[in-house]
Amino acid sequence: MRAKTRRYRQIALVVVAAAVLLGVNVPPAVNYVQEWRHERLINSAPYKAQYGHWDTVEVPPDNRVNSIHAALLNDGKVLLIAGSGNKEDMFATKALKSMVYDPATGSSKMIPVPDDMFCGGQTVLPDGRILFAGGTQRYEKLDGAVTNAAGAMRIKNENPAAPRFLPAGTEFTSPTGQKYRSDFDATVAPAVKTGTGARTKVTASEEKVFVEAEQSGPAAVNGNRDKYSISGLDAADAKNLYGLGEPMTLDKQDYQGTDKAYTFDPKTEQWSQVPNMNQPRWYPTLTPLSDGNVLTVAGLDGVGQVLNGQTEEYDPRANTWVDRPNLNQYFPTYPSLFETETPHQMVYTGSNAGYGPSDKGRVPGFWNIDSNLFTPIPGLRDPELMETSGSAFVGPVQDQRIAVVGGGGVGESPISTARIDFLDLKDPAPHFTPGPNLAQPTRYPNMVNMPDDTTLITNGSLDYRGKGATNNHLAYTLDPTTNQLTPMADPNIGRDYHTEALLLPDGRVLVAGSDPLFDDEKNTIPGTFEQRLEIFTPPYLEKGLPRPTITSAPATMDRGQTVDIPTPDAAHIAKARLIRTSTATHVTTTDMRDVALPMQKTPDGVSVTVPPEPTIAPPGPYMLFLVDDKGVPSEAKIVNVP
Ligand SMILES: [Cu+2]
Repeated sequence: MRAKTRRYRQIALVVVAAAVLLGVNVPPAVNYVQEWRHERLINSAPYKAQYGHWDTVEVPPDNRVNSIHAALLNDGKVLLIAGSGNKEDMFATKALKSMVYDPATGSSKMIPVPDDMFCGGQTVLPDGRILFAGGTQRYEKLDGAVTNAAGAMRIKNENPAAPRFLPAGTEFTSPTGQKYRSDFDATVAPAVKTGTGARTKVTASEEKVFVEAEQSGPAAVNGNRDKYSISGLDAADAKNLYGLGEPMTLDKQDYQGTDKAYTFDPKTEQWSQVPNMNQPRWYPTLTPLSDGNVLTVAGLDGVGQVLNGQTEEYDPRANTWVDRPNLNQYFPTYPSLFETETPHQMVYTGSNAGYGPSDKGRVPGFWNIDSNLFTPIPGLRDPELMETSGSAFVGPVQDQRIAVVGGGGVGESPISTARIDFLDLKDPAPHFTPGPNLAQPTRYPNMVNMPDDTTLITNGSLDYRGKGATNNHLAYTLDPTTNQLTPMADPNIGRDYHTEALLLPDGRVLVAGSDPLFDDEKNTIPGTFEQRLEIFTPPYLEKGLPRPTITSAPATMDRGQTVDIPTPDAAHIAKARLIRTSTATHVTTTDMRDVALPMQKTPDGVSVTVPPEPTIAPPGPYMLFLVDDKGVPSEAKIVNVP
């Protein structure tokens, strides 16, 4: 069902009146005339100049993917990642997908995926490669589908001499003789030995693995945290190696994460494996830091439990994962985290998506990733409605203003909010302040920093995963100088869960994905994953105005450096911006930012200065835009800030 906007409704009223006067059968005539009038309206030049225009993009059938993750590459192409794409049959047959789409030519190309990247985390590395970490080891099993009792087994190794490898299928026996087998391989590190002589202390190491009862039915249900013996060990080994079982139940089993990590190189258009993370993660957040590392937090672990604050960083120079054991802040899955202008001072806006109890890790705050100190931020409206909300810096990142948009109750709650709140990080006592409301409560809003400093907010749904056919078909721009929303043209395609939006170097916005639970209002027909893309052309490109051009730009622009940018349009250039090429998944975009460049006119163009602070312009690829005095941006040149 199309949600009707104000404009749409006005047209409908006029058409109904006309049809009544003509004495025709109203409903079919209304539909037909209404659609025709609507099409004519949205394609008219004055309408497009005011509201912009959406174009649906269909790629060839063989190249269609369930877009779960999206990334803008430093060659201007878009990488869409499905993995198994929330389809268990694709997971079973290893039909794992990713696709590169070129918005300049409309061409697309399938890229083989080595592992199930479905619902991992991603970001852009300083050298332009995409880092992808985590994904799906095992699909969820809903309540009715669980036949064999199962749960987490903590394998303990008390032997400091050697690690132990236990292949999938290893048998564990409970004190009452019930037998369970592990689902996956597990390697348990050697125990840790400290002190010497009589003061020697051995601390057992531990590895968690998911086990399932060999026999179906309730007999293997065990609520006790018992010690389990491992089959096939000799007596000495059995003393050192054993299992500590968590409750074995017939309850719903959550998705399980992988510790695998990969990079995608835009030059070769191939995936390469990098070292495994320290933790398996499903629904993690990856946030690029000013020092070039990637902060990695949260997720479901290898047995489907929410990680309890385990934090690590990917260091791209050393190609290693660095454990950060002192950083144990608990977050729900896909938390929205950004580095502030103070190095290593992160801000958690409270936005998140997916999993975690309602009373833990939900409070927004500053998180210092040197000291682990967490300082709550007050004033957020609807603080219990932050799941599936969006968060982003709005306007130039130097202003340090964040908007929190929409969201809903924890889990499958039908409640959602239209709230937009602002957070001014430069305030001496930062707190949220009320902003404008969206036209309706919205989960899964996509947010995109635009070259004219506005933020496009688009799509989403009223109810959880679009239930009740509640995709909203709405778009707005948020102006950070007036704090006002301006309605944009309605997207043709409704999008709820698993949707992404990215600014393109040509100044348009590409939107992908959507994964409704159901396709109908009554929630009876299973949902179809939306594989069409849609591209939004903003009003600034529809006014018929000439576009400023950038004659050339250097491949790299150092922080603090002043660079000459030749352009024939220097007289009309009002501002210069660097917008970082970004990624998106699950309403989580942590790497997007709009950097204002101080600018001066030169005889041949403009000269721009890159801010010196790495927290303002962290290393990585950026789109360099020149924007004229009518708000029309150039096409971007992609430059690298080393
Ligand atoms: Cu997901």
